[in-house]
Amino acid sequence: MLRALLWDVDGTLAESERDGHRVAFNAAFASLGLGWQWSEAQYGALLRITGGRERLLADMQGRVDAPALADEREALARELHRRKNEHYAALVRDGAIELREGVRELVEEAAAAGLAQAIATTTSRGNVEALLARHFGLQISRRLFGAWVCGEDVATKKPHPEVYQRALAALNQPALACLAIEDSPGGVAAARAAEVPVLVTRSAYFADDIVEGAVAIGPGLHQRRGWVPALAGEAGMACGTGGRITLGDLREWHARMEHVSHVG
Ligand code: XBP
Ligand code: MG
Repeated sequence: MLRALLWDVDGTLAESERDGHRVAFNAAFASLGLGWQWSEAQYGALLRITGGRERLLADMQGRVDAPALADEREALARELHRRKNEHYAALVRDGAIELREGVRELVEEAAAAGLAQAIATTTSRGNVEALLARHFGLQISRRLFGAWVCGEDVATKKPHPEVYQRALAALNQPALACLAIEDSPGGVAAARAAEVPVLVTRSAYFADDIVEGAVAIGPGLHQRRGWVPALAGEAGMACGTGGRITLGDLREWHARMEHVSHVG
């Protein structure tokens, strides 16, 4: 029986990487007078490293103009990350990042049906607050999502299961009563390592990655076509939900709990 949804943030609630975090990183580089820029393609490759500060440190390893000493690199990464998150929050406040289609409807439907919901993300708490405040309002967000586990709350980020283990503990739910909603192979690995069934909504940067062991994989919560396993009544117009993925669909996949893998 499905009792809780555990939501990833970047790539899942919103396509926040290419036009949000990446742009904000580049603004942070410029604000410190560094001639560094991350293109869309470069950033896609860097996303395999979870955590913005960790991503910066990994990138510095290949730069001749990065500080030579480890503690200087660490200090620079911290300052860049702080500035990046300020820029990111400003972008979100200015309306640059929309929720992905179908997210709001499913969050509200799950809340109305009495399911518990949590945020389970690698990103920093301030970024989550900015996004949820913009789209739901902060007070309503605190009611909708009973637990928020963010980058600062874990010792080890995804694909380590800690973020999911903490979310389960905070909601006081067993793993098998929950469904994680994720977009990246690292996020799926984190959920699975915590034994949480996971559904994948493909995002721009992980559109073609091999995903192993989800209960369902599809193009997004806004449409019923293109999902594996396929849904009965793909068009979905008859149920009056505009063809989106509903809580009923999630319950069905969760109850079936047959693990699928999918390439691109
Ligand atoms: C995505 C991440 C984060 C963001 C940037 O997390 O890996 O690092 O790219 O945010 P998720 P920070 O998909 O789990 O939401 O700079 O705050 O890390
Ligand atoms: Mg994600």
